[in-house]
Formats: sequence, C-alpha cells, structure tokens
Amino acid sequence: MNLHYFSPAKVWTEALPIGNGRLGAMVFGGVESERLQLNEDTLWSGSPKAGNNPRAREALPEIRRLLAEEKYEEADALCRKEMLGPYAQSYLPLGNLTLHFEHGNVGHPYKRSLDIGEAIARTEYRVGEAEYVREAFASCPDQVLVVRLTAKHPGTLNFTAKLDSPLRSYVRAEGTRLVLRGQAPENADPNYYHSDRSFAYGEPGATDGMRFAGYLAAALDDGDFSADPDGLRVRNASGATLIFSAATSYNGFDRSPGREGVDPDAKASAWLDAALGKSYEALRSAHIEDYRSLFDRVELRLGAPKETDALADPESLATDKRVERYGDGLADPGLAELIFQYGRYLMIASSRPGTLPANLQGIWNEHTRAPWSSNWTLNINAEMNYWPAETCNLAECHEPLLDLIGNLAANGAETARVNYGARGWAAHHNTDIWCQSAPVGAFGHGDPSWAFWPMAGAWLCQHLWEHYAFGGDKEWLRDRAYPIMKEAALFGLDWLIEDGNGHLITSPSTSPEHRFVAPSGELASLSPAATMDLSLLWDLFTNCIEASEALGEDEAFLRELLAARERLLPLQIGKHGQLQEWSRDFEDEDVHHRHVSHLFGVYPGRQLTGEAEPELFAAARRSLERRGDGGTGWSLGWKIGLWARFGDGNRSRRLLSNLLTLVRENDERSQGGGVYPNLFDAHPPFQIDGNFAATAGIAEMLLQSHGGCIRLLPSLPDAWPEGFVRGLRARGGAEIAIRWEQGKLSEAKLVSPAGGTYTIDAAMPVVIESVNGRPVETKASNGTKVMFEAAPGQTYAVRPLG
Ligand code: FUC
Repeated sequence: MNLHYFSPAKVWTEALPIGNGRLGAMVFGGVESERLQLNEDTLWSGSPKAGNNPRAREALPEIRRLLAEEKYEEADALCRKEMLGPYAQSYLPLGNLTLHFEHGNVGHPYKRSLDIGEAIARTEYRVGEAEYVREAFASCPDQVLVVRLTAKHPGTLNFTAKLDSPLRSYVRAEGTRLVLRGQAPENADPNYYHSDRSFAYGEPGATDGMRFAGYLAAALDDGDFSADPDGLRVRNASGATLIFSAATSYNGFDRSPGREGVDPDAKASAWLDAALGKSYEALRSAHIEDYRSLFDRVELRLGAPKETDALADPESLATDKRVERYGDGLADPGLAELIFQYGRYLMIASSRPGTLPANLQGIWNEHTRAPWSSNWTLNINAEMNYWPAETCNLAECHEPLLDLIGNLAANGAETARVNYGARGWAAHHNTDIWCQSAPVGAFGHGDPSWAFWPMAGAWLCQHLWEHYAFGGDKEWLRDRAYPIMKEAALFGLDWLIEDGNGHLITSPSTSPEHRFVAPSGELASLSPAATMDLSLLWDLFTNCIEASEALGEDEAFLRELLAARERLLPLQIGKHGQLQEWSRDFEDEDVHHRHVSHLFGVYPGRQLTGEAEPELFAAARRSLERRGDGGTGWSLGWKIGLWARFGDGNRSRRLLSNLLTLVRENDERSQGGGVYPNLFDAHPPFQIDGNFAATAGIAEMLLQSHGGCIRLLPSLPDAWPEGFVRGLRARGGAEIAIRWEQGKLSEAKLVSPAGGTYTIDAAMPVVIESVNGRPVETKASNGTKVMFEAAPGQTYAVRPLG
C-alpha cells in the first residue's frame, strides 16, 4: 500500500500529505532543497462573530408571498438584499520547513513514497556514492512532526533547516531551537469576494486575531550544530532527527483567540520538549502502533480479471503513471484498493478525537486565500467528508464533526431566533472555526442559490444519528445527540408552512446551487419546497422518531413528528420520468449540474429504496441517468455511491474510473474532476471530499445496511470478479468480512461486539452458522434473506446454500 514517484514534486499537488489530525505537512521530496509545507488545523482568520440578521425575519413573509405568486426573480432579489449575513472565515497555512542540502541537485537513482500502511513519507536517493534517506511522519501520540535524515557514508549530511510563514510573523533562534511566531488576520474574505478588509491584520499586541508558534529542534547522531535566525545548521553528521511542533492561541469556538487565547508557546514547547526526550525509534514505533490501530481494521483485496491483465506489475509504475494507464483501460483493481485505503489514510491523518473536522482540504492548505476559504461547505462537502467514517471502521475519526455540530447548534439557536423567529437551531451554507451559523454572502453579495440555505442542521444531524446507528451507544444518544437532533427538528417544524392543500412545505427553498428556468424564461433560485428540503426533513424527523423510540422517551414529540412527516408535500415524478428536483416541474439550468441534491433520499439518505418506494426510486434513477457521468471530483464521488444504491456496480465502477482521471495543476486540458498525481481529489482545484466519497462509495458497492437489512455485495462490478474485504461496518454494530469468487459470494463472516438481531440479504440462498463458541446453530434463508440472532462477540459464517 504505497504511492511512489521517481522524481521530486514540482507542484503542491504532487507532494505527499502526512498528518496527525491536527498538524499536517506536504512533503515535496526535493534533493537539494526540500520543502515541507506546514499546517495546524486551528490556524484560521477571524474571531467569534454572530452575523445574524434581524431584517431576514421582516422580509420572510414578503418572500413567501412572492413565491406563492410565482414571482421568483423578485423573491431572489429580496432574499439577496435582506436575508444574508457575513462571509465565513478562512483556514490558513502555517508556513514551511525548508531544508537546504550542500550536495547539489542530482539525485540518482531517486525515489519518494508514501507508505499508507505505516503513514510514513520516505525520500531516498544517491549523490555519487553517497546514499541519503529521509523519513517524515506526523505523530498523534507525540503531537509533533518528525523528519529523520540519514547518510549511509558517515559524516556526509550537511544541511540548513529554516522556517518561514506567509502570515505576519518572525523567526528567531532561541538557544538551540528555531522559533516561528506569528499572527493571523482578523478577517480573510473568500477569494471570490473583495472588500477593503479582505485580508486585514489587527494592531500588534491588541489584535482579536489568532496567534501561533512553531518550534523546530534537531537531535544529532554526530557532527556539528549551530542555530541562528537563518536556520539550524547541521554539519558532517551521519544521522539527524528534526522535530517540529506548533500550536495556536485557539481557545474554543466562542472565545477571542487574541484577547482570550491560550499561550501557543507553552503548548508547542511542551510537546517539543517531551518528544526530544525520546529516541527516534521510540517516536516512530509509537506513531506506527497508533496509526495501525485504526488503519488495519479494514483490508480490501480486489483480484484482476485474468485475461485482461495487460501489464504484469502495475504497482511498479509511478503512481501518476499508474493513474494514466487506468484511464487507458488498464485492468488494475489494485488502484481501486489504493484509492479506497487512501481515503481511510486521509481521514486518520486529518480528523482525530479532539481536533477540528477535516475541512474542504482536510488539513492541507498552502494558500492564504484558499479556494472557498478551505472552510466547511455544508450543502454537501463537509458531510461527504464523513461518509466513510462509520462504514469504513473509523468511528472515532467522526467525532470532530459531531463535536462541531454541537457548537454550531449553540450558535444556530440564536440565528433561528433572530433571523426567523423560530425555535431550535439553524445553520446555512458554510461554517468556520467560529461555528458561523448565519447565512454567508456579505449582506447582499452572495447569490441565494447557495448563500441562502437554512437546511444544514437537518443534514448534519444525520451524522449524529448514523454514529448511533453504527455504534449503538444509547447514553451518548440520550445525552449528546438526541437533544441536538431534537432542536434541529424544532427548527424544521417552525420552518414548515401550510401549502393551502393540507401539505407542509418549506419556503423559500433552493436545490443548492442549481437554478431553474422560471416561467418568465429567466433563471431563478428560490421556490417553495425543493425536493432536497423535504427529503432532509423526512430524514431528520425519521431519525428523531427512531431515536425517541430507542430511548423510550419523548413520546409526545415523537407523535408530533410522525404527524408532520405524514403531511410533508409528497415527492413528485416529472415529465421526463425523473424525480422532480423542485415542487414544480421546472426545466433545469443545467441538466448535467454537479449537485444531485434531490437524490439525497437515495444516498446518503434512506427515504427512497426499491422496496419502500419503487416508483420514486425508479424516477430517482432516471434523474441520475439524465445528469450523466461527468462532474467535479466530489460530484463523481457522490455518483459512485448513488449507483451502488441503485445496484449497478458497473456504473459505479465507471464513475470510479472517471474519478481516476489524472489532472495536473494548471493544465488547461483538465476540464472535469479527477485526481492529482498525489491522488488528492481534483474538483479541480483540490478538494478532499471526492477522496472520501470514493472510499465510501467503494464500501457501498460491497456492503449496504440501510433499511434494516445487511446486503452483501449489492453492487459488484464485473471488473472485480474475485476479492476479499474485512472490517467493514454495518448499522447495528456488526463487522463484516466477505469473500467472493467468479462474481459470487463464497463466504461472509459477521461479528457483532454487542450482539443483536440481523437480517442479511446475500442476493442468493444462503445458510448461516455460528463458527465459534456455543453449539452450532444452522439457519437457512427464506429466499435470499435470513434473519438471525447474533450473540455478542460470536462469529457467524454465511455460506451459499448447497
Ligand atoms: C459548493 C460546490 C462547489 C464547491 C464548493 C466548495 O459550493 O457547488 O462545487 O465544491 O462547494
């Protein structure tokens, strides 16, 4: 399991990411000059600001009236003018660790790699007779970045290590250490908006903005060492270990990082001191053990169809070449394994308990004004990041998002009250480290098609429910999740209005970012009851109903939700046989639009299944057909999972191949989505959501567990006739292993730590038997389904009958 290349990275999207959830680096692998571009996940612009807008509440009745009268353009204009808020803040780069070597720039042979089995980036080359090796990793247990440099010939390691930052900062040598100190701007606008404070620092010493510190130290095996502001100099060594630690003054989403911040120096120097007290081997083995405790939970092997194996050993190719060959039609299921596991690697590296959730770029960002502020976009991208967390056995990595939802709910209660006079909490299109819950859009600049979208709470709460559905922790559901879900549902109830025909609708609403052709022929965004709103509220209400049932409490509210769910405007089928995206059968702005919001109920939702809603399910499939197989990276990723839910594995795999299109930075020819040479998802530009969607989508092809039933191999493509997967998780808490041959299940195993009742659909008659512990009890399926009671910790085997 590794990515590798035979030349250094020339651009950022060729460099290799390492991370411990909080600290991140992009390793370029240069010969004469090495760059590690550095990030710390709490380094953001701004400080807590509410941004709520009381004018929104006054305009709301008028906008609803305009929409009821089908005056769509007027409603759009009024919404833009009256209902928006300030732009959210930006995730910022920390800086660079640069190493300058004195051996020239010709390294031959040369290789750099990222071993995702151990989470270590390695650069190896030879200059003349001298061999050099560098290893870099980001340790979670020790909270530092570690770079180990060795020269095979004693005393031939000569280099200078420097720190710098694109933010307001300075570097000093303090004793044997290099210290970088700086501050973040009080405001950083998105790169598509310009104001006179687009990148504005506060007064030194009196700023509301974030402060940060980075510490670099070296432990030498031998040789000489000196430190001055120009860097740490290492002379005539054979081995050296560099340790980098960093922290910011971030002190929670509701405290000023300038006036109420913590001391970044104290945190960073404490981590550095502790790490310096350990040997390289001790740091390295603690890191590997910690990483493997998460990564090793899931194994995936996909066998190649024998006759088409054009190239004997695709793994010997450089990874970018391998991607290119995949595009040429090379049968290389190993690349699908790699992209699957790479998503898990990136999740472990960017999202750990106690850190912030993975943002649009995970934790890796070199831009001071990154695309879309590298913050969290809530109408798809932030949720998509966490699609693989539960199914791919990384439930702990889900926690940062779940924590963020709680903070967002706290701010969102004020937004619901001020902006809409509603109970509960609401959040909108974006959020940031300060948990902005108000709409974005600079009070009139943003387009309502994206800036106005009060449904983020409903979508985010799906994550709280799923964490419970997979993990089964009732105490957590009662104490943490359900209260937040309930408040989101209260907002939903208040946001719904009567349509005059006995149904409940939302108004105004959008199908995020996709406009329709209004009767006037103009494009418009707002209309009543876009399908996505209805599906999100169906999902939220259903999750609350099931939570209340599971907890055996809050029955009156459960009844209220049942009644409201019953009255939601029914979803409709339009003139093309498609699932209507809006409550009227409008024409699309773009039939190939990247967002497929109206299909939420198919995936990641569970409202529309072939069993429960055959007609709407077929219409949803027709909608996806019409959207086509193109799109941005994340859009392709979403479609992998959707086609898996439709049971079309070949189509899922086609979308996966489309996602595995090589995109090079600044290449005019790269139109749609794909992956960069470092396998980062290309929107383009880089956005990590597509990586996570690919991982989740592959899992969805092999195992599904929505709708009360575990489906084995629901969407297996012909191109993967043999394979094995272990460690995928199903709702209800079971872990599943599946082996298949000639495109058919040969055996599956299920183990449930807490036990429970499970229904399995293997798409063929099967028999189930317990394989360890108590006496063997055998149970045959009725048709393709079998229901059985699993004892805690006991392994059950599922085998084809006969
Ligand atoms: C939404 C998408 C864009 C992009 C941005 C971050 O606005 O429509 O494609 O992913 O989020």
